Amino acid sequence: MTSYRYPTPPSSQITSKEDFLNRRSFVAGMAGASGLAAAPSFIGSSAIAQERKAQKLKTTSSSFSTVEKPNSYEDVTTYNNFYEFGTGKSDPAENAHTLTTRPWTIDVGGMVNNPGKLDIEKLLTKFTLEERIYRFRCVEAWSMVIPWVGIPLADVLKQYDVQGSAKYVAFETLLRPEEMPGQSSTFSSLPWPYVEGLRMDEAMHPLTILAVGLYGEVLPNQNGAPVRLVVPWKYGFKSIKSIVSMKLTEDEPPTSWNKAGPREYGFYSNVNPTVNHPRWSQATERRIGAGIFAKRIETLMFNGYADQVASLYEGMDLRKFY
Ligand SMILES: Nc1nc2c(c(=O)[nH]1)N[C@H]1C(S)=C(S)[C@@H](COP(=O)(O)O)O[C@H]1N2
Ligand SMILES: [Mo]
Repeated sequence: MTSYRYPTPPSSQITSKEDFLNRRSFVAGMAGASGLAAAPSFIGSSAIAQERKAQKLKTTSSSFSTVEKPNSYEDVTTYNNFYEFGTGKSDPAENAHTLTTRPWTIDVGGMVNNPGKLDIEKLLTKFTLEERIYRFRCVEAWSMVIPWVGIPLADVLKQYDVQGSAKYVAFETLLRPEEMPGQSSTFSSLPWPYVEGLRMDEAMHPLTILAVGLYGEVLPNQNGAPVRLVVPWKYGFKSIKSIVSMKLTEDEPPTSWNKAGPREYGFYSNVNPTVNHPRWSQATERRIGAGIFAKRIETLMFNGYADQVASLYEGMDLRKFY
């Protein structure tokens, strides 16, 4: 029997980031005092500084950006979910450096007239890269504001001439256990490879982007390098990382969290404060970086993007299609 590890309710993780940061400066201090280097498995602030020297991207601004203050680069790159590198929030920042992100192509196939391989270099140079500052709401009831660099998914799919009868897009993450330790962990946390899906109108919506960067630079590995999906009105787990395949399909594609816990995670996964997770409330959220004494924020329908996306779900019972 496979045993899956579910995300834990918010109360159990309130101090995890603070602990992580304290542990970091503690270890850095120790290294300085003893003259030894910090343990190699451990990402110190020098590693973050290195990331900051990453390739700069030329971006244009977007009218879709929120005016809320973005989280710090450190928040966005050290508090992550990327189970291929461990189930803890600091695991991706510590472990994802093992991932090779070049060469990298996405297979685009299924119900398209013009299937092909999309090279990451083409994605970075042949498309307009927009800065999109989006709210990001995780199912575990925390949130951030993230300045992504992305390309509307619709612009990319257009190149492949999607057939009229296609109804969904199925996405797949890289399967490479040699570089992704979580994929060979004895405690199987999720079925691999990680998969996700969108209905066609969701995929073609102008808010849906393929993100190739954040804070004006190429994506750090822990955030899903070199290319990941971002769907700002859905829980974070819909935003699949390190994508290697996009397939147009007639049938609703499987999704990893739904396979792991069908009672807890549906296909749609729209942010909806009136539909609680079976084990915790979705009414409020904790903004990362706001401090442990900050007031929780009320979660907004569709994560605040209702004006743009509510019409996609008209006539659907969102308690049934959660
Ligand atoms: N391949 C893959 N994609 C993934 C995940 C994952 O474990 N593997 N976690 C998801 C979850 S649960 C969340 S909240 C977001 C987190 O994105 P971030 O770390 O960039 O904030 O990535 C999503 N995409
Ligand atoms: Mo998540």
